[in-house]
Amino acid sequence: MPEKHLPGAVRPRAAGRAARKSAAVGLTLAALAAGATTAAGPAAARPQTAPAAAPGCSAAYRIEQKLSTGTTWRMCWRYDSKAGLVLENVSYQPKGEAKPIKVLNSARLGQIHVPYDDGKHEYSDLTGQDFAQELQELAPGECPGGTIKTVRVPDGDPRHPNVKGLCTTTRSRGHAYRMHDFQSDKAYQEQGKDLLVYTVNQVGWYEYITEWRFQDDGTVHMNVGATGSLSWEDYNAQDGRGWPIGKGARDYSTSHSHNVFWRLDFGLDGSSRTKVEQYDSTVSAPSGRQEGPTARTTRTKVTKELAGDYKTYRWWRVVSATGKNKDGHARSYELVPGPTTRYPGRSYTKHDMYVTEYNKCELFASNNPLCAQNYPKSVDKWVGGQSLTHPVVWMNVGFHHIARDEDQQPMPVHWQGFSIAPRDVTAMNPLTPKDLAWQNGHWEWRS
Ligand SMILES: [Cu+2]
Repeated sequence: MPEKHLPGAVRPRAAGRAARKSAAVGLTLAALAAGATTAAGPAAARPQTAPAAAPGCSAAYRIEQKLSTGTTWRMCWRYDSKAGLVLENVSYQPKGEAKPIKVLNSARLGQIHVPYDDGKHEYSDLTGQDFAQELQELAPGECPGGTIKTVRVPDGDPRHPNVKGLCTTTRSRGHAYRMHDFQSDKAYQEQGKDLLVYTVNQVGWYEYITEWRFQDDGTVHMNVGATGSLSWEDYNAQDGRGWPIGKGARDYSTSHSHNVFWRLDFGLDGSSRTKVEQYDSTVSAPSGRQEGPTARTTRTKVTKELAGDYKTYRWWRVVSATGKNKDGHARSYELVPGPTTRYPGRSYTKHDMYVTEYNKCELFASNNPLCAQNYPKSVDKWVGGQSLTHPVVWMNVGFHHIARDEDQQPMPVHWQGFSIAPRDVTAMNPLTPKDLAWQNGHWEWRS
């Protein structure tokens, strides 16, 4: 193993891929030098008749899915030379809404940072390891019931510029709700349906599944699943920083972290001028004649750029500046954290989330290659007290991977991610059955 890894060094990978690899690297560097950020579209033949609506992209770049429960999700996709899949102009239209409700201008990965516990390797998978170029071809069986779109991969292997690598499909997720109505003795229930959009990108020995899950109730889950193989190079951790995964106490796989960043640019109701709010609750023991403990929830308006940390009873939401639901409440999306292990080793991984004022060159949470040369390279440095008029949300979800025997072979997928959930986007549950539509607010039994 080399003594030193230069920044941007490319991870070794399986034999037989080396030639393709170096060709791709050369192209990437050339593109970088030219300051190019290539967006590429699908190579598939375009359909003869384009379906209606979904502005901003031609039919081949469009994803539009009406789920069987009545909700339609619409978006445009493109493929970035570093971030891979980018979703744009994402809107949600549950059955009771006459028009699509815009949610996001743009949603994409912002970095996958992988430091090894022994300090010998540290990778920036999106900006330094050709994550995007190594888009994997999907077999029909790994996109069950769906469609696999062809992606033109920028700066990829010139012999294979087009990869059948973007799956869109639907899946059932179990109960969306259940309610036994005493008055009618009727049980209402609905099985929820999701739109899934995903790619698989190989990085060294690993493969990352980048999955976007759009639920019929307006919730969106974004997750990265790591699979493939443990790194062959790193079976030598005799320094107490690994886990023995071969016979006896011999082959120690070096522990490491996967710190995944997402970048979300909200465009609620078609406006980028969203507001960010932080909520905290304090719980106090009962006092005086109170029967139980009390809780007080306070709102803090986030008006300037923020480096935020999770705390028990803390959450954030992004609020539309323009749109209200039919109850007259401002539409918003809540940021719902997933399990995370915050990595304290780098300035940009020290916080769970960041809110920065939009700047078109700020696209990767670390090693950002797209701003001017002397411009700071990581998201923490972009939090500089600027007032927010067009906030961009960065979420950092960390996973400390201590390998186990079960990790070979192949390695079972381990997931990390978070969600955004609608808060007052619709006046009621968007899946409310007709019979219950009158039960909004303080209702009484009908006689
Ligand atoms: Cu791992």
